[in-house]
Amino acid sequence: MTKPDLLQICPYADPIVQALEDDFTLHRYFAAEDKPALLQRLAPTTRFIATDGHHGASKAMIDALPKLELIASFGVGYDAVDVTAAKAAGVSVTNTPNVLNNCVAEVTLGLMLALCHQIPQADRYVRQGRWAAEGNFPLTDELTGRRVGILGLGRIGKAIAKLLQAFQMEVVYHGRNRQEHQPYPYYADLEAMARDVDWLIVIAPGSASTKGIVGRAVMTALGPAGKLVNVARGSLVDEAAMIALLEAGELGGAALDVFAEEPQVPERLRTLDNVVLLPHQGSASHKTRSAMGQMVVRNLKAQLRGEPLISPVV
Ligand code: A2R
Repeated sequence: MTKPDLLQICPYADPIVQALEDDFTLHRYFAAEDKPALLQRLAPTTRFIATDGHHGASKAMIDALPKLELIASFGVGYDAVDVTAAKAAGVSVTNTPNVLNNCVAEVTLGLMLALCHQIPQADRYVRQGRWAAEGNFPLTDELTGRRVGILGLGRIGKAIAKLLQAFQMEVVYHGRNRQEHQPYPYYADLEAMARDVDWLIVIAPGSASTKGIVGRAVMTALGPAGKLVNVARGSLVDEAAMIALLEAGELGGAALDVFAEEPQVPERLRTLDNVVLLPHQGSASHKTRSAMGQMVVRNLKAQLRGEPLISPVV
């Protein structure tokens, strides 16, 4: 029996590909020289798309596949999937929430520790032989007892808040809604929260409503001693304003896992000393990526068998 067609938008690790190949015939969109021709060829039969949060699925792609039933996206953020077009076409969308909460929380704490204790700089100081030549590294800040504002106290935000408790940090949060049964004080106004905290952690989804939500006014409110951590999406922060404020010393520091135009990171940002930069590593452990991959596969197989989806967003 022929296996149903699946349009694979982006490369996946081998075990995911193998698991998909058990039940589907994979068509590698990312490797196709003539992408419109591939879409046209697959239009009469293709019910499944597998993608990720970076590559997503466009309206043109959705409209080109009239038999499409499901877009299974790898990653919790699905802002690159045109959900409106999917909804209009009656196509389901799934993501991979929860299984990455702890990994992203660990990376967030790692970024914060690195920024406040200047761990990358101190490491370079030793490697360059400067400890012996120039003496001790300058004193640093520490996390213990500081106040942290979380923009987006969702699944990942709550996992981060838990780890911050171990550092006796005082947690407050901002979102569109106050959450009952949360022990942390709520700020309806992001700028007011930024004014009151030492650290601002950004962990809300990329969307039209969060685009540029951390603008110049919010970062100015965070101030010269304040530190910004972005582990969500580059689109939430006004990157140009952030760089200008960091250069002017009007924002104390930034620890960033995500950027506006990944994998491009502005040269001006890369030359600053009051930043720590990661190449979008939030969920990038073997364990977590494997769990995310399994979730993509389980969603696709559930749809194929007419069973309920594991993690539908639409
Ligand atoms: O606004 P609320 O009360 O629904 O809280 C959600 C918050 N959020 C926002 N906060 C302020 N302004 C907005 N326009 C806005 N939109 C959403 O973000 C909620 O507390 C949080 C999202 O939580 P979850 O849906 O549980 O997402 P999860 O799994 O924590 O992942 C967050 C994001 C992903 O979408 C990726 O972009 C990134 O982390 O890796």
